[in-house]
Amino acid sequence: MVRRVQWNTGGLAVLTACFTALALSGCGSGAGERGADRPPDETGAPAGPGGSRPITVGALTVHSALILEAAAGARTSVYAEVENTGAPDRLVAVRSDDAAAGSLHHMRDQDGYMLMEPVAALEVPGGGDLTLHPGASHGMLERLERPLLPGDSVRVVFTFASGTTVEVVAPVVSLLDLVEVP
Ligand SMILES: [Cu+2]
Repeated sequence: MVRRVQWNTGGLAVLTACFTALALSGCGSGAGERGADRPPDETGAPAGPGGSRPITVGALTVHSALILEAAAGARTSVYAEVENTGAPDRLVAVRSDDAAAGSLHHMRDQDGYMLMEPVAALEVPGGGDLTLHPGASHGMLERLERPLLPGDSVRVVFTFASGTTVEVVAPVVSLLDLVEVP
């Protein structure tokens, strides 16, 4: 059985916002071409849409990271859970060797439309968590070096203002895998 991702703030409103944002901004891009030039997966990451296993560095744990499938040269979204048992911190960068650049986005409601905007940092409350998920704040990988297809995995480094960096191996999932199945 394929285990579907369950976003605890899920539901139609979030998905509608996500798709609206995708349509408005091109954020996330289309699916890549499948087949011949697909590189072998050498990372040993767990396959499927369950997200990355927890990696803890100091007070910070990153888990359940997912990457949305995308074509080479396009950009795509990074979702994850960040838990912080220590002092307040900020996520300041998301990057990968598989992308030329990374950035952080949040969502802003403008006249009923959810728009994506780049932000310099996302707050991680002390003793709290930061959720990067569809329709809300998320990371972006820009100008992908290769097509990312469901079942692939991607090494992603999360960098925090405190200087902590956390590297996870995140599975690539299709848009449908992000949909909560009732
Ligand atoms: Cu975005």
